[in-house]
Amino acid sequence: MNEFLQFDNITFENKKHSISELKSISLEIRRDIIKMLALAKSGHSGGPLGLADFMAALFFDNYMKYDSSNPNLPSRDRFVLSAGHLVPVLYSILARAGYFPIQELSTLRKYGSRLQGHPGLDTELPGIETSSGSLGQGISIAVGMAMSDKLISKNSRKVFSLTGDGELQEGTVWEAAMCASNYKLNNLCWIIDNNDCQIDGRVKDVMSIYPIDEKFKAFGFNTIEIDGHNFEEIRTALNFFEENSKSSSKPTAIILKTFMGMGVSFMKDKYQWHGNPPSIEQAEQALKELI
Ligand SMILES: Cc1ncc(C[n+]2csc(CCOP(=O)(O)OP(=O)(O)O)c2C)c(N)n1
Repeated sequence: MNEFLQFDNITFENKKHSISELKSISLEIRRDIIKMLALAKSGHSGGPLGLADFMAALFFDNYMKYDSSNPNLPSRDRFVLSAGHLVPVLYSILARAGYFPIQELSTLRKYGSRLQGHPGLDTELPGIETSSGSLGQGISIAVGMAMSDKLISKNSRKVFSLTGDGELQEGTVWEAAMCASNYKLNNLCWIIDNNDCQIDGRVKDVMSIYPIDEKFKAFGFNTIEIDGHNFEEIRTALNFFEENSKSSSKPTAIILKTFMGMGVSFMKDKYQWHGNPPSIEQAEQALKELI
């Protein structure tokens, strides 16, 4: 294996970090994504790179309750990646949180690997809460989890779930939204990755889903729109949800304005990187930028 595609063994704690520490963490995650995709020779590069900042804060800045040494801890908060194709960012996060060995990242999409191209319960990878990849399915499951916690178990767990913006074109997404507000699921934090890119074009050109915030407001959500690469704003949004989960009966929607391919100049804001891996040469170039 090329030396520059090897993974170091650093793990991160889930505690309050400084902004510069969070920036280092998200850089590490972006490097993982590039290495994993180059080694796999297939998969989605752009979306995962755009989410590295938000995901770093969600998992490593003390916003979610989890224990990687006890993945099924009953009182844990849950994260459901509804846009299952973005899973390289989640695999990196879970490995760096200590759920499984970091070196396993090199097996992405390989035959027999626990790290398949979409999250699957069948591979029994610790930290994966549900199978997803059929767009609209994960968020519907997440709403079900939040309903169960709120209405049946009556516990204080929170459910975080992330959808893409192209994913909002799925009808089932809006059934899930209706359900979340009907059942007053203030324990649900719905994150929308608004990079305005989807598989074959700009979201606004393929099938506009705008205005996203007004749609979610109309469906009965507390909403906040932020720069998904600004850690101060990410903290404001996660605190907004935390506060709402105590003082409001509505679910929360966080709309992240992001760039597909963020961090790598030749990938940034290009929908052509939705579902392509970098070549070895492109990976080497990308890794030179991610320092
Ligand atoms: C029900 C369903 N239809 C189609 C697909 C194929 N597909 C995978 S990702 C994608 C585009 C999603 O766009 P977006 O949510 O904006 O993700 P991004 O391009 O930002 O990664 C499509 C059409 C799918 N996974 N599930």
